Amino acid sequence: MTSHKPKILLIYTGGTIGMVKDFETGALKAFDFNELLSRIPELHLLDCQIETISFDVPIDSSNMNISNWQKMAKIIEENYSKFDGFVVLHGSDTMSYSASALSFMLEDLAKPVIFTGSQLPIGDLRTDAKENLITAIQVASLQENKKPVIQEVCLYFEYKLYRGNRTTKISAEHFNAFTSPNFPELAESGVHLKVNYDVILKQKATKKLKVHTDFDDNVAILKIFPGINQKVLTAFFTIPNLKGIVLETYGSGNAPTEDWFVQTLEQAIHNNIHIINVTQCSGGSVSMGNYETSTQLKNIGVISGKDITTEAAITKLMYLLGQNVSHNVFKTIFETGIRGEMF
Ligand code: ASN
Repeated sequence: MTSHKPKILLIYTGGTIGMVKDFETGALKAFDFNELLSRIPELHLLDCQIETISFDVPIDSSNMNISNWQKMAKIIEENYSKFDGFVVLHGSDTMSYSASALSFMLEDLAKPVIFTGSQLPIGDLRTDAKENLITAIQVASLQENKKPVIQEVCLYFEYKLYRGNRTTKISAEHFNAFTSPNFPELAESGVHLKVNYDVILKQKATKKLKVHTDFDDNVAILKIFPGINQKVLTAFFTIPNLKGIVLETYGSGNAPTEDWFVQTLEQAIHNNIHIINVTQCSGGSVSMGNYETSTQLKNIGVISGKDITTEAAITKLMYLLGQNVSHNVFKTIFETGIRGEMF
C-alpha cells in the first residue's frame, strides 16, 4: 500500500540555523547539514516524509546572490512533481530578498515554498530554530482534498506565516524578526494552526509551473536624505549600463523639488533607466500626486512602487529586466501586482 503522507523537500542553503562557533575566532560559521538533522530528532515524529538537499557549501545569507537564487529555483523545478511542498532553510539577513526573488521566478506555483531560519543556532539551548523548522514543515504539509493549502512562496518565523514578498527583516535581536507591514499574515501558529483563508493565493490547477531564472543585475537602490547633493545623484545615474533604480523617497513618495534633482531623474528616464518610487516608511503606500513634492515625479514618468517593500521592488526590477519586458509596457507591468507583492 502506498503512503499518503505529504512529501516535503528540505533545502538547506545555510544561515544561523545550522551554524556553530569557530573555536579560534568565536564567529558563527555554517556547518554540515546532516549534523543539523541529527540535532532535531523530533522531525521523525512529523506526519510527513522528509527528504533533504543541501547547498554544497552552505552560506551566511549575506553572501546571497542571483546564482544562488537560480540554484534554489532549479532544485524546486527538478523536484516539483516528486514533492508536495518545499521548505527552504535560509539565513534571516536576506531571507526577504530571496523569498521575493523566488516568488517572481516561480510562475503559477501551486505548491508551498516556505522559507525559514532562526536567530540562534539549532544547538543553542534557547534556540528558536526548532519551532520555526517544525512548524514550517507542518505548514508545507497542510492539505485539503489532497491539495496543498498554501500555494505560494512564504516566510515562516516566530509563530507567523507571511507572504514572502511582503516581508522585511526588522530586528537583529528579537525572535520576532520579520514583519509584513502592508499585508496580513497568512497563518498564525498557536495551540492550533490558523490559516487566513481569505488572503492566501489560490492557483488554477490547470496551469503548469514556469520557472524564470534570468535576472539582470544592472540595478541599484538609492535612499534619499535631506542634504543629498547633485554630485551623489549624478554619480548614481552615470553608473555604466544602469537599467533601473529603486528610489526610496519620503512618506507617500515625496522628494525634493529642486530643479537639479528633478532634471537628473528626467534625463535618466529619457536615457531608458527605469525609476521605481518606494517609500522609506515601514508601512503605507506611494501615491504620487498627493503632494506637490511628488507631482513632478509623476509627471516625468517615475514608476509607482505603491505599497511594495524595497526587497520585492529590487528583485521584481531585476526579474522584469531579465525577462526583457519591452520599454513601453515596463511601467504598466511593474505597477501591476504579479505575485501578490503589491495591491
Ligand atoms: N547572518 C545570518 C544569515 O543571514 C543571520 C541569521 O540567519 N540569523 O545567514
